[in-house]
This record gives sequence, C-alpha cells and structure tokens, in this order.
Amino acid sequence: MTQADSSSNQGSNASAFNFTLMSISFSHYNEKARWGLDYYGIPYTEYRSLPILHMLSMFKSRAKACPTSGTPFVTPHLTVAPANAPDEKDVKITMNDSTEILGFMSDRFSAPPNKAATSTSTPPLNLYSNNAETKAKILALEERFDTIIGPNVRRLVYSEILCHSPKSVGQSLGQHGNAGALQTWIWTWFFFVFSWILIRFIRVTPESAERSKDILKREFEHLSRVLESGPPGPAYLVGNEFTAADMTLASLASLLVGVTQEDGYGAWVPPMSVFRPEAQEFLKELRESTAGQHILECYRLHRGKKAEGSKYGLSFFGWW
Ligand SMILES: N[C@@H](CCC(=O)N[C@@H](CS)C(=O)NCC(=O)O)C(=O)O
Repeated sequence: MTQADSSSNQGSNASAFNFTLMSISFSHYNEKARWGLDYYGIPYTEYRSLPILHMLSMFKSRAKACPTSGTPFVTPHLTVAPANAPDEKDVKITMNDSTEILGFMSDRFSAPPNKAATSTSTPPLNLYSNNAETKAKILALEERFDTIIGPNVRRLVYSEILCHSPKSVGQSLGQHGNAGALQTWIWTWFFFVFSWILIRFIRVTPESAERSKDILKREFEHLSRVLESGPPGPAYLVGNEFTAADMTLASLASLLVGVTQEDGYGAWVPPMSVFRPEAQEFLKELRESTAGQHILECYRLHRGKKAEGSKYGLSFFGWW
C-alpha cells in the first residue's frame, strides 16, 4: 500500500483487502471512522447496529480486555482481512478506536486531492503531517476532542433525545435505515427499556447535561478564537490545511451544528428543527460561531460521499 496519486484507493492494493466496519450507525465516533474510510476512498462493508443491540452484533468481535473508553463491545470496529484469505484469523488486523483507524488509513493509503486548493500544484492532503512537531499538535487536538467533545456531545444529545423528545426523536433514531429490520422492530417496541438503560449508563441527569452544555460552549468559544487568530490563508486548526484535527472536531461536533445525512453524515440523524425551542437556540448559537461555521465548511469541502464500492451488510438472514 503506497502513497500513490489518486482520489480513490480502489486502484491501489486496498482492493487486496476486505474492510468491514461494525458500527453504531448514528454515533459520532463511528462517523469519524466512516469519514476516514470515505476520505481515503476505501470501499468497505458497514454492519450497522443500534445501541445496546450492538452487543449482540459485536459479540464475536468483542475485545479481550475493556478498552479505555467504552465496553469490550465498543464501536467503531474495523477488520482488515486479505481478500484472498478473508477468514484466516492470523492475518486479520482489527481496530476498535476511531483514532487508530484514521492513523491506519493515513499510514497506508494515498490522500485525496486537496479540494480547498486554489492551485492544481497544491499537494494532496494526508490527515497527519510528516513533520513530527505538526503531527504531535494534530494528535494532541484529536485526543482533546475525543475526550472532551465526544463524551459531552453524547450526553447532551442523549439528554435532549431520550429525556425531552423520546417519542418524536428517540424512537426515530432506530428507523430511517439506521439498522436492519429486526433491530428497528426491537428498538421501536422496547425503546423505553433501552432509553432507561442508556440514561443510567451514560449518567444523563439535568445537572450533567447542563455541565456538558457549559463545557461545549466554552470549547466552541476557545476554538473560534483559535481559528480567528490563525495564520493568513484558509482557516484550519493546524496550519492552513485540513487534518485529522479538523476531521475529528467536525465529526464529533456535527450533531451540535445541525449537520445531517444531506450534508454527508453517514447515517440518519435528527435535524435541528425537531428539538425543543431552547435546545434549538443553543445549537443555533454554536452553529453561528466561527467554530460552528468551520465544521459546516469541513463537511462541505472534505466530507464527500461514501467511498465507491462500499455497501451495507446485514446478518441473520438479512434481518439484522
Ligand atoms: N475512543 C473511542 C470511543 C468510541 C466510543 O465511545 N464508542 C461508542 C459509540 S458512541 C460505543 O460504541 N459505545 C458502546 C460500548 O462501549 O459498548 C473512539 O474514538 O473510537
């Protein structure tokens, strides 16, 4: 696998491998991994699950030890297997962390052309720089977003969906093609049980949701200042180029600024208009900030479509 000049890696030796992504379809960490695969033009098969039901989907692929965040069933989970020996355990590579997945893609595959470039001589954008100091900055930001933005967005969004609009929004998360028919059926009928478990597991309370809101507001203010005070030229978090830091921020915070499937999000997510007026007001404030506009711009310029040749997989006779 080399750094060739192509907008898609289908011609490179990516085709010598089968890529299988096990996901919780609407989750923002899964969106980050999906974006990484799509960005490098890697065709993959995505097996989508809904929260809690993902434990059944992931049972055979569960981690031996509990990862630092999440349970042994944590998603995104990517398997890379040689196309000519897809079932041979010893030669499979597996990853269950979005940062590890982006790093793997960037190390092995050629980056797409720079869509934000004004000149054709601008080189393609790999997600991590070859310069050690710049790479360290990108990784530090990625870690910050993974540990601060990711969990707080999850808590705030679940609080809105599960506590404030369970019937109108919560139940619909399991529909719109976010999983196979059997999962959709179970989610719809047992939604209030799942909701009860998730609220306890993620520790959603009015106080914790309020805390998450404050943290996210401060993060957006800080990031807006960083973007406004960057070097002249295209505004990105590190230098003037789109990197893994921008991709991580954009995917993990997309739900706060109203990004939907039409903007490129790889699953159905509720539009801002279905939330309570007070929640909409907060999201609108974030969307209008410099950081919010940056996220929308990253989607517009860099998200792109699903990598050509990708498909959805269904197990259990096509029902799961
Ligand atoms: N640091 C991990 C976090 C992933 C994560 O929190 N995944 C959630 C989805 S929102 C999950 O699968 N939770 C279910 C579980 O842990 O069983 C990453 O970046 O991939």
